[in-house]
Amino acid sequence: MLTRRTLMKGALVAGAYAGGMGLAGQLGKPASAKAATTLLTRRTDALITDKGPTRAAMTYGGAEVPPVLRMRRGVPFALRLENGLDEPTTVHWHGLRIDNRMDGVPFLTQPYVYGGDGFDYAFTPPDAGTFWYHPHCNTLEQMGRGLAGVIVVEDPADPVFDAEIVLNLRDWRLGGDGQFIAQFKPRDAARAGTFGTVRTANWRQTPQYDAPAGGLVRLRIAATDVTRILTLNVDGADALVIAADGNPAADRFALDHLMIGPGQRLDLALRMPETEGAIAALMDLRGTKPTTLVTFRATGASLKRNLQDLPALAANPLSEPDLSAATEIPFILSASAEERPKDGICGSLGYNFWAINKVPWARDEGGQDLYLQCREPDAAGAPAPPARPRLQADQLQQAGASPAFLRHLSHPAGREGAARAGCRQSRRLGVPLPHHRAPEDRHDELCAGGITSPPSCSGLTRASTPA
Ligand SMILES: [Cu+2]
Repeated sequence: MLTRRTLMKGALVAGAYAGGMGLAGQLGKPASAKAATTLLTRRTDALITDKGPTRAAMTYGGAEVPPVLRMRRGVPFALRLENGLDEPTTVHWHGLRIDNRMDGVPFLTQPYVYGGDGFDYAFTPPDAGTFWYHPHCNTLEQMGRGLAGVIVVEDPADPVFDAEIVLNLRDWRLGGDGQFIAQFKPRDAARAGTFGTVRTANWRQTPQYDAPAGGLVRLRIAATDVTRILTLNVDGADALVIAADGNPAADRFALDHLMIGPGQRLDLALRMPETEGAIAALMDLRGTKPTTLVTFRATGASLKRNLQDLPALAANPLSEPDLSAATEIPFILSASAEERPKDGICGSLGYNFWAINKVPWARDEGGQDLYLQCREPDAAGAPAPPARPRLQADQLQQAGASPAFLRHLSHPAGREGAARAGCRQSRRLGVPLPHHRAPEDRHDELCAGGITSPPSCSGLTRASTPA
């Protein structure tokens, strides 16, 4: 809930970061006038289990569950994000092929949207299909607490169904009391991931939806969980796969143990059972025990529809890549021996478990080097990490960063936001992470709560920030 206190704090923050708002406007100037739709991020209580409300979930919009955002292929869409959280966020439009400035990746395509601040997104979706939206900021926490919604891009030529049901499939990390527990365990993260404890569709455990008996239902499924892989089947009805990840299937096929992973979407044409009251079920058959995710109940007299009569979906205007002169680049994924905590901006777990071509993911530190460098060996005598080349303003400019973006990066508010997220991450992990992005005098204040400075960073030198 957006309390009065949050609102007031928001107003103060908005005032303090007025310069930041100006930058946001310059960086992400919408194509059209002010957006008619507003999407508010906020904390909320959510009725996920029978243990009473789960506190401090995060959602978009005024209802409990993030709204399904509807757009039309080829029609301009505009939306103003208002951040009612007490931490930075952004919106990434997963799967939409849109202007890079609108892609929602902080420090890469846009500045943070601070609490109390806003950002105008405007773009024209070129493809029809099922997509989803989520933050790209402190993502494990923000998505883990609920920030993930489904996008439907309609095509006026879409075949007519008797019903459409949108399913946002995700898990929650909740304890026996229905309240949040730690979002991940390093031991699990190094293996198949940290699984949720409560499974939901549209934030409900095994919800049931009514649809006309003998009718054709378009199921738009989005796997928005951060970890779980699903093996989908439908019991008690026939289902055809008509699109995957927002693109129509060239040849539709019957759903049969189809595996989808986090972020993937599946559009199914479901033919409801003939008899009123009959139940069909969407199942996950992965693992040792089948799970019923959603049930569908047939209502009324049969509409006698036939799956074979369903016209094809119109193809999206994707260009075919020409691979005749392609360069081959080996891409070997393996475990990493290096499990030292690493700082990460905006959502890293703080560990390197995996390597690409035998090299642990590097440069995960985001803009850290812009501000501070760790130069001295720690007290125990361990060698200091090799000095990384610090990106200079001119290098960033050469890489295409706008002057407004550079000014933003050098803004104290930017460092504070990053430091705050880093401190929360440290607390969650129970390990100290280097998080010295804030001005030194603010650092202790931000990290009050038991986080000590990282032992390997006894000496910090403030790097000069771009003017
Ligand atoms: Cu995504």
